[in-house]
This record gives sequence, structure tokens and C-alpha cells, in this order.
Amino acid sequence: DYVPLADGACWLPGFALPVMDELWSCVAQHLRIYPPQQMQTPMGYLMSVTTSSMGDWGWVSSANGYGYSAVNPATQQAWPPIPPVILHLASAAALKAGYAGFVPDSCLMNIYQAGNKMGLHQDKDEKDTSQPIVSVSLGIPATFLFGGSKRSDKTQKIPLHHGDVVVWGGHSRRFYHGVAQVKPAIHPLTGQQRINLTLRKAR
Ligand code: MD5
Ligand code: FE
Repeated sequence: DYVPLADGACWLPGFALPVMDELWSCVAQHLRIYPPQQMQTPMGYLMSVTTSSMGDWGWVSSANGYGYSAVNPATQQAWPPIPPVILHLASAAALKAGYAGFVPDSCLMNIYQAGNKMGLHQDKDEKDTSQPIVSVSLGIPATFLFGGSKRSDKTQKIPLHHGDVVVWGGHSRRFYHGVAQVKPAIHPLTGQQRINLTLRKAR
């Protein structure tokens, strides 16, 4: 399935399902070793989601600012490499959306519990905006809010389910987006959580 959402953006429902067993074993193992942390925004708020990363660069935030870091702030150790199954999934999804040769160097994992949400924002911390962002949804469903280039643009509501992949490129790369408050649910693999993997070329 291939559902165009906007110029440069497309939704691939169920695209990750064929590799889910291997994908989930990598993600679950990672989360046991690198427990997700609740990041603080520079304004002093705590984000409701918790995050962890893989790859050369992990996204971090603190009172000192936010951006990509080569080390985990909790341990000052490098993040682990992105496993091949995730690299292959991301480049295959990007290719399907028309972006050949996508090689991410960062995999941010956002963990949502029931009641968590992500406010409308733009992703502006990556240098090369010719590179898309690939997002993989695992676990309980969520409503993704997909806006436009202005905060006031109206948002499309996209129901993202376990195994869905979305590729954000072109103009949509800088569009406002967020996640509506997640409703309580249970998924056989992930339990009471939604996990989103965001694959990027950060540097
Ligand atoms: C999530 N994460 O579901 C989303 C998936 C983040 C974040 O937003 O910044 O960690 S990535 C969705 C995305 C990325 C870039 C552009 C657009 C959406 N978009 O134009 O809608 O946890
Ligand atoms: Fe974002």
C-alpha cells in the first residue's frame, strides 16, 4: 500500500510487518540496555514521551539546549549502532517513496504511554533537508497530526498502527506535526505503549 499524504510525504501501511519479528527483538533488546529517558526542554518542561537512540547521533534535550549528541547523556557512552534490519527497512521505505540511497545515521525512539502526546512542532535540527525522515510505528495506535508549513495550517489526522511506516521528504520535511494524546490500549508485542522509530540523516 502507498498512500500519498502531501508533496514528498507518503504513508506505507504495514510496510514493517514482514520484518517485525526481527525488528521487535532488536528494539526490545535495545530498550532493556538503554532505558528511555524523559528529556527536559530548554524552557524547563519535561517531555511526556521518553526517548532513546541508536546510531552515530542521538537526539537529546536538556536545560542547555537540544540537538544531536554522539553520546548518551545518562552514561557519556556512544549510542549502539543501528541494526541492519532497521537500516534496510528505512532505505527500502525511502526508496519506495522515491528517495534512493537513504542511509540514516540516527534512530530516535520515542516511547508513548497512554496519555502521552507530542505537541505540534517542526523538525529543524538536521542539516541536510534533501534527506527524508522515515518513521516506523510499533505497538498501540496513535493519531498523527500532520499540518503544513504554518503552525496555523489545519492538520490531517492519520491513524498510525503497528507496522506502519511514513516517509517525510520534500516540502513535508519541514511541516508542523505532532501526536494526539494516546488512548489506553494493549498490544500483544509492546504492551501498553506506542514506540516510534524516527530514522534520519542527522549530520
Ligand atoms: C513520532 N516523532 O511519532 C514522530 C514521528 C519527532 C517526531 O515528530 O520529532 O521525534 S516523525 C514525524 C515527522 C517528521 C518530519 C516531518 C513530519 C513528520 N511531517 O512533516 O509531518 O514520534
Ligand atoms: Fe518531529
